[in-house]
Amino acid sequence: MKTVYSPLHLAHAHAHEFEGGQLIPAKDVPARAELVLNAVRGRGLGPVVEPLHFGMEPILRVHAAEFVHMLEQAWPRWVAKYGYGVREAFPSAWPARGMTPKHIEDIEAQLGYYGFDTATPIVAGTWTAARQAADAALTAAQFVLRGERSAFALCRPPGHHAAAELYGGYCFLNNAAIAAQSMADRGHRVAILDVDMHHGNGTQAIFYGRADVLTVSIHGDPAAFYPHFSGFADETGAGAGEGFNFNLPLPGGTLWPVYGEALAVAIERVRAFAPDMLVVPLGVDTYAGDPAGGFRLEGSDFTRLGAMLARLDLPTLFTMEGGYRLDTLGAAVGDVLAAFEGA
Ligand code: 6XA
Ligand code: ZN
Repeated sequence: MKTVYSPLHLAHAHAHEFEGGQLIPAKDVPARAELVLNAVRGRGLGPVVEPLHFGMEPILRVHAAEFVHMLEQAWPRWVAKYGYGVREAFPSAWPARGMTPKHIEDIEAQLGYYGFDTATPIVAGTWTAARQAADAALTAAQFVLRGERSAFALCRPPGHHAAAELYGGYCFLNNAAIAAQSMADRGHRVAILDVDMHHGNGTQAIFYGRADVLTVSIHGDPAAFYPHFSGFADETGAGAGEGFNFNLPLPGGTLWPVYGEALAVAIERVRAFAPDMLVVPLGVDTYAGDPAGGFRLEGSDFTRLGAMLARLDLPTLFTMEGGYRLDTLGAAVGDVLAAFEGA
């Protein structure tokens, strides 16, 4: 399995996120991708290659042009407003119920309009990093499109919370959705099976009205977990997409027996869709003790996960999503991918 990785992710480095009423140390730290890279290399999973450049077109198949333009310009505009000493751009006001956003030219208005949380600061290198993460996903998709059984896009920043014109949850561009769309654009029938601990609200939203891309997600019940407002079981798709979104919310503290059952159900739904390609947004923040998680998977559970995914017997693209326990992150990702390869 080839891994697509670019050191340009290092440009997206910020000290903080805002949670619990205070600035706290950032959880999406650059070391995450380096730990995963080391694990991939250590296991001899396969070659590590740099992303190719696909330009804006495949990104604009998924994201609104004004949104992409905003991301590209946000940092210089923030600096122009707040001065050169400032380090991180956060929104501070959001268009809530009853408001009608009209003028969204001011950078403060733009961050509130396009951003949905206080966990996702924009810094000087954010756009550079977000673009290479999308290119990594597209490069890995190209390997699969050209006949390889699997590929791993080591994306950072991650993507599954980003919608057509929304960023948040450490995500700016939806790497998995951009890759899935590139497969669909080449005539493939694509299923997305998101195994991150958090609901991939962006991926769901992007494909919600469509029957040609199936979206399935196993995650912490949004009644208790981030992103709080998306990921409930009654969200099943709309219009032509009715029946083509499937959420499996699970309670906090979930252990393998329950997780494995949900995974089997999710896999059955994917099988019933009869796709010819699979995209797996892979988060290992399901690990016990993950600082952003709430499940209690561990050790060999990730081997089981990889082996079960392999049994679908589909050309498969993995995109890196969450996972913040730095002592277990590399091994957990390595276990999933090695088990997938070995099975
Ligand atoms: C913000 C939590 C963001 C979770 C990001 C994540 N308080 N998503 O891992 O999959
Ligand atoms: Zn997550």
